[in-house]
Amino acid sequence: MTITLTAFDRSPDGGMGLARDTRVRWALEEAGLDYQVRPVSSAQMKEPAHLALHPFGQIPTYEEGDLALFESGAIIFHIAAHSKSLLPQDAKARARAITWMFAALNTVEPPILELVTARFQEGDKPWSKERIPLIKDRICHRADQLSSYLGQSEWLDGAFSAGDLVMVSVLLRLRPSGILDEFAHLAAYVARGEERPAYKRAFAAQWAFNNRSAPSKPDQ
Ligand code: GTB
Repeated sequence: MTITLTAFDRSPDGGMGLARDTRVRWALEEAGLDYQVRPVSSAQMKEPAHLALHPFGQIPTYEEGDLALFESGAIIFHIAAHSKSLLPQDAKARARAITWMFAALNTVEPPILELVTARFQEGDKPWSKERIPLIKDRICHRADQLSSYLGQSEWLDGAFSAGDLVMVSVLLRLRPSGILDEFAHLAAYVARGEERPAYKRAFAAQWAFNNRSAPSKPDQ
């Protein structure tokens, strides 16, 4: 059955892999599933056809036959639940891997998103200079805790899982701030994720998609 994702028509990051379709592409590559991508412009995201797939008017969405999903975490969970390569078969190990997916999305990612908002959408506000260091402290606190837990382990809980896929994807958003490089264990962990062939294929695919040439104009 054909799998179709939506992604930014052109990601604002120019293909650096930070938009959330990349993590879904990565999960599909790890699971060995083919997919196609439908580009959506910012305006189209707010139109009824897209809102029928995503009530908040965002990307990514996922369509597979008559199943339509939104929220990258839920999409990755769906892919992982049907793949032997992303979630362990053992029930307890599986529950722990799912726990790490939630930890990445609910505990580690929120302050990282706050920083993105504070810098890029609220950077001109008079209180911004005081707020940003507070957010950075919250991020560093979480990063420090995660780094202590991880130590020099390869992955969070034994073999690579969807928990690592989501955690690495979340931590990647820290790189532009320079904070990731302050935590050597986490920087090495993210680098291991980026070295995975499935990640490389996903990154290359989104890069090519975001840097494709514009369709040529018809002859006048
Ligand atoms: N919780 C949802 C999920 O995990 O799927 C969040 C989805 C979301 O934030 N989607 C963003 C979106 O559609 C794109 S990924 N935004 C348009 C809108 O809300 O109107 C977030 C994102 C955007 C841009 C960059 N970037 O340029 O670096 C990185 C990440």
